[in-house]
Amino acid sequence: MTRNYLTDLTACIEQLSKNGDLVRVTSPVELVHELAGIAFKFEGKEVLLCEDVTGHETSVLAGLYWNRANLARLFDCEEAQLPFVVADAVQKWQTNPIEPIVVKNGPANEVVEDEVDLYQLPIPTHALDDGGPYIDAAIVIGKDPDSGVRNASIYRALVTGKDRLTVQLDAGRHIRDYYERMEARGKPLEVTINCGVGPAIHVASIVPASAATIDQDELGIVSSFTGVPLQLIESQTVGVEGLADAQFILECEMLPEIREPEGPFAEVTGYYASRADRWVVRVKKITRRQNPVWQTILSGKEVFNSVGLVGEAAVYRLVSRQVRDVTAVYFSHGGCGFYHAIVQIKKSMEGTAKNAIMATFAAFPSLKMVTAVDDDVDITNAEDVEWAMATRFRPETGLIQIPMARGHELNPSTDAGLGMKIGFDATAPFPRTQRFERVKMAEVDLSQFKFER
Ligand SMILES: Cc1cc2nc3c(=O)[nH]c(=O)nc-3n(C[C@H](O)[C@H](O)[C@H](O)COP(=O)(O)O)c2cc1C
Ligand SMILES: [Mn+2]
Repeated sequence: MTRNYLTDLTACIEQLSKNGDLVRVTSPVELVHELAGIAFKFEGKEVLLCEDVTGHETSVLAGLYWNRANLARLFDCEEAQLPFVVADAVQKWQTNPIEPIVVKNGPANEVVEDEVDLYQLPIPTHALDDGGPYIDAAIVIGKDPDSGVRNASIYRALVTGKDRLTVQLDAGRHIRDYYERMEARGKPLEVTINCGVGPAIHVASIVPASAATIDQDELGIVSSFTGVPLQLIESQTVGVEGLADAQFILECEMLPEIREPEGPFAEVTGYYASRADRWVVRVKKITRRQNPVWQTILSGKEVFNSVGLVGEAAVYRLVSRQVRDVTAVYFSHGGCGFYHAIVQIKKSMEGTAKNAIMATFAAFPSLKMVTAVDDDVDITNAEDVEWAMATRFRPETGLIQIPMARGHELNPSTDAGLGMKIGFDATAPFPRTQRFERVKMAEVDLSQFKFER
């Protein structure tokens, strides 16, 4: 079942084109604001490949994740099945892992740049008030300083010099944990920043810490999708491997004791993350493919979908084990794919919706809201969820409030992450009475009827 377009972005672009899901932008496009402006008009539609970026030879891809139908065609499943496909992959990895293998060479080191100069890379500046060009879709790989276990995740990185970046590491991130242990020894943490990857690698890297704990190398999840070991390549200047299939690899070290300004950045919240002193990365070496593509992710639907899909998959897997009535989970776009989980339940007894709400909060600490609905509600449809709220939710018994709990520091309705979490039980009482039976119409086949307009 090797589908290399799940790991290799070049192959993925070919596959998107075959599927009819790619639009090539052939006019010249400016990297500063214009590229993101064009991408914004295509948000939720086809994936965009900007082939003529002013001042650069390399094309820039945007929008790989903003449409779940496109993604479902890549993963060869129905759109509604995507979170279950991801959940199954995580499960398979936990029970039957295939470890990555390390080789000497791969596409990602076909070319070794003589000089490190990040300004030679086509890194876009997205929103009007962003602090500069951001690497926003790259996979950061590091190793636990004590156990040696590898970690992969995504962090935004502002370009501040030819060989310098500042990054944002949220509290609780595994790389931050590694970094803090190295910093305490007065030493840098070595990492590789791997730019331009296929969707299986992206998905594996953002499986939350509740499902991919600090003692596990989440890169193994990639092999649940492909059936073959993921290939890594040795770096030349650091002791951490890079992804053989990446478009570019930056070999780097995160410097101890130093903090430099980072931000503003158009974040998943729909607001700008503030400018403040954050972690500094020095780039020691850049390797790349012969004909690379740069990948960028537009904040908005693209991030809602990618973090949302992986978040809901992980939550579904964890919560459905504890509360068997749970049938599906959706991280809504109105909730930024991060702050509001809709949990669907087929009630077998009274009270399980509340248990599901509590388990969901525990499974994904960034959540601020959880809404539980019955299985006759389409959890991906905000109107349908509102209908359940309007007709089934009882504030006097259905509301769960958890004050002063830890959430996500980027959410402006919290005090740096501290705030109230709120759960809504919008399920009908069990057993279901006639009063809560949803109206049903006959299933008809319209092709059997004639219509005139
Ligand atoms: C496009 C994108 C950008 C992200 N940017 C950041 C970021 O700047 N800082 C951060 O801490 N997490 C960011 N994340 C979330 C982490 O990558 C994600 O939670 C990951 O699972 C953390 O890995 P860990 O559990 O190994 O620490 C981003 C996720 C995506 C999809
Ligand atoms: Mn991790």
